[in-house]
Amino acid sequence: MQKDFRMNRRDFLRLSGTGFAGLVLAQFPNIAATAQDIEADVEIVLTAIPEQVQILPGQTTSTWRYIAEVIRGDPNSVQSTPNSYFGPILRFRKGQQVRIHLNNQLPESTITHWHGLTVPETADGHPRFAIETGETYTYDFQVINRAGTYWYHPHPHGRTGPQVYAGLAGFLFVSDEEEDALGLPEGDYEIPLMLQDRVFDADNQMVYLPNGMMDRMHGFLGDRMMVNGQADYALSVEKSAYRLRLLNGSNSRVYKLAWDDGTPLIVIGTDGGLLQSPIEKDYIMLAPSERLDLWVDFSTYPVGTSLSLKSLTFSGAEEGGMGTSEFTILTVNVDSDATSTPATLPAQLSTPNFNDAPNAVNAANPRQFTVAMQAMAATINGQSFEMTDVDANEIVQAGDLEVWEFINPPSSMGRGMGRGMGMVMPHPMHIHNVQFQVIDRQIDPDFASIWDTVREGYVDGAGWKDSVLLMPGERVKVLVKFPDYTGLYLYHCHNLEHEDLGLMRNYRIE
Ligand SMILES: [Cu+2]
Repeated sequence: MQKDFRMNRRDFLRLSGTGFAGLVLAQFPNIAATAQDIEADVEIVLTAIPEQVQILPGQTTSTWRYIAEVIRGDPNSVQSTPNSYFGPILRFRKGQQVRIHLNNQLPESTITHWHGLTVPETADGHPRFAIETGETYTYDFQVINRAGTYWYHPHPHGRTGPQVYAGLAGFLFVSDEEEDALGLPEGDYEIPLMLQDRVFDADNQMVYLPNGMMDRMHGFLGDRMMVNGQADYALSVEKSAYRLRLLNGSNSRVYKLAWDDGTPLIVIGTDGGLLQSPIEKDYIMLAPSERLDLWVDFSTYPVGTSLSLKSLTFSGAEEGGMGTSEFTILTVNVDSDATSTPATLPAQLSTPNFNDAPNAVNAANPRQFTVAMQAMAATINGQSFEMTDVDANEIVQAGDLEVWEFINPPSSMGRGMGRGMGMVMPHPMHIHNVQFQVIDRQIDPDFASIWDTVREGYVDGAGWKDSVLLMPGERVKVLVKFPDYTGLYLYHCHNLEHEDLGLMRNYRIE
């Protein structure tokens, strides 16, 4: 049971060593100096550091963690998460000017990306900005995104998979007035849930890529479900309404989420914030880096009820062993009557502002990006990631509305090779610096039976997304409006092993 993540300053200092952030400031006097230049509403020291954490009974586990301290502004901007490798929750308001000093205390270089946020080029965490051990990188940006469930994680080239796996990931919640007005469940009734899978050895240590190169090709899959950095996660709830804010923080695992008693899932939000109105789904596909805001009314269950959130079986990723079995993600125990009046589900959640596809500058001729996994090469349109490389097809104009089409071809091994000979696998595609709308999906006829096991689980068209699941044989069109920030940004597969193998490219906003 881990319901309340709040921790006061004294607890923080006790857990992190006496006055840790103070030590950081003493070590890096330039932090204090730059703080005078631009007025930040919130200023945070975020440190990535190795730490021993009690995760399983017995021996502690070596992890890499983010820890944070607010050095200016609202102290509630950081909610720490004791007894977990799960990073602190950052809470920002739309419109706030934020300054974050990333301090690298890891034994290798790193950089942090604010996933889903629209920020200036130098604040996006591109791998070319990676810093060495002992160095600090300062991010300055205004929070211009609407309220939503965003997150942060490392993004150094070739090492994102192992660093996230070691524990470096956390939520970043943005709130705004539109969301405030809805009276959604908050405090103890708002539950962040980060889903990850892990493998532990006999000494309670996390094992990455136990099957070597095959794991790099298919993506890492664990045999132990972790929620918020804890195993066998159980949530104690009242007979009340709850807002569950889910993030798939797994390296490569795709979940097919459903309640075990068949109750429909009520979706109120996706990657980029609240939907126009709630929708019901029997099951939902949640691919790596996707988020999901769920409304759950536990008042309909008698006290003493235990139910579970499951991942169901699906097709399309069997080569790596994904989707082949059903398992429990977390258990919910309805333990008591409501202690306050439950929130009510609003019929309308946000203002409609959707789908202007006919007005896209390339509506008749979308940019196409074909994804391929070959032995030792992961490519988009035949090219792997190079640090600053941008193709002619990867340059866009600030403010333009465009259609991008991602293609996971019937055979990703190359022309003429049939199904079963290529590497048939899902690719969750993510574009930095934007929120888009999924406007169309097509499936190759040979893959229709695979598709039938997942297609009803897409939350498309109803909300804003920055990541989209691309199943084998599938083509997905997204509608993107590029922001006014110019510069070099990334788009890539968020299967972190694929990303580290180079299934990533730059695009440039001019
Ligand atoms: Cu991929």
